[in-house]
Amino acid sequence: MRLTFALCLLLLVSSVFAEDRPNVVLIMADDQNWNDSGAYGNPDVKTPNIDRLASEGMRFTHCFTATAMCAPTRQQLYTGVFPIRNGAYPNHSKVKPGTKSIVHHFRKLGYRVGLSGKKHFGPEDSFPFENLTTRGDLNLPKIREFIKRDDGQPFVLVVTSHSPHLPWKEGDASQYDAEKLAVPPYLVDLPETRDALTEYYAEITDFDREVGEVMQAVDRNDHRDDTIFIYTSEQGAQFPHGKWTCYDNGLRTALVIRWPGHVEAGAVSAAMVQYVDILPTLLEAAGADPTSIDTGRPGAPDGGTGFDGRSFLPVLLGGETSHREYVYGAHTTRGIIAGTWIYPIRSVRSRNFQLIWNPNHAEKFQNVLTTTGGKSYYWTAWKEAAANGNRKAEKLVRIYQERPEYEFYDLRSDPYELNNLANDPAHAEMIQKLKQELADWIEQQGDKVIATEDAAKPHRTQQKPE
Ligand SMILES: [Ca+2]
Repeated sequence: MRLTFALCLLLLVSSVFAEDRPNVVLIMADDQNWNDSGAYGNPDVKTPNIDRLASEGMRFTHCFTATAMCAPTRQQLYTGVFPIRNGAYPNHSKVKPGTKSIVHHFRKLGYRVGLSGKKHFGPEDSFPFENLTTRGDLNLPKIREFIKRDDGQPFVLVVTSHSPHLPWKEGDASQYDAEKLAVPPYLVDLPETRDALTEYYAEITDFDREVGEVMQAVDRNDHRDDTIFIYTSEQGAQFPHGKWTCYDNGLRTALVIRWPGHVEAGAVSAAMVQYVDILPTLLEAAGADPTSIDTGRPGAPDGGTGFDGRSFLPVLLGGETSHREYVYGAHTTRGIIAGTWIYPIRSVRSRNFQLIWNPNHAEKFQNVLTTTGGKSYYWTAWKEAAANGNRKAEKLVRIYQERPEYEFYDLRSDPYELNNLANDPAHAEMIQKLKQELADWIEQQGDKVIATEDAAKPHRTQQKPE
């Protein structure tokens, strides 16, 4: 009798405890512009599943990664620590030994933690996910099995697609009529650009199908209500002013979070949040105190070993409407394909303004996008148009490759950052304020800027090309 009572009590306690520990499913695109979905206002691209998720959860309009490249973006998301402090700041890089991740922190809370899809992290000790990947691809049967597995344990599942990363070959580009597309202002309206957009949008629509498949696996296995379901777009696409830059279009990312009964359906938040804030938020949602967690790295904002990020759970639950006053960016060009040898970029953004610092601005900025005959074939067409008197093409090609030391943009009037106001005396005070904010962040991160860029090589997992 006493044993039965004890057992009942145990079951009751564990069920209450399980209720307190939601599952987490995070699905991430690869190089999708933050606003290239229906939910984020793109008038052409078809994303019915992302749109439905946004109608069921909270859509963040001001979420940012600190780096517009795959490996640093993912590792800051998984560690809650900015790239230079965690060590994974060049592309194809790994964190410093001993750095802990989402896997360690959630396992400590009793979770199983799996990943299916693109990895781009290292060393394995820092990211010991249960591997649901086959040859680097999403494995939907394994994803379904992981979600279905009934072992009384809550779970974290990270699903990382390869779409819409170049080459743009997934999906059906013929569903988009190139001539009818709206070409955004940061692109040159040429037939080659329109063709590229049809292929890019087809990959986004195919990624959206993957979002739908994973949502369905969660919902059909009765996990809709006990799961925090997240979609994020990673970073800017492989267009100028996107990936490999610190422009808004490079660093800004879509973030939609559904958590029935906790997060208001169809809510929109303009709070400024960064990727490093997401892990502390999820840990707090799971009942942990994120301010007491050891990331394995020294140099936190308070001088300890904690996160760079802070939980925005109060925003998610609807009690708060703001989070950060500033968001930061750091780009390392060294080591990327066809990249300039040394070209660090640092940035800071408030709600209305962005300051970008190019310490080695005398060099020409280049990467695979600017190579002639490369995968970004539209770039060759832009250069030809520039040489033939197309003034917009001339400007966009020039400002992408030839940059001043400082750039300053008023995002209210210039959301695509095409009009540099760094020398406008009307903004001198704000520029000075942002320079100071950026200098403080650089110091906290232990960032030596040019020397840090020069020391990129040992941080890389892939030593070619260089
Ligand atoms: Ca990427």
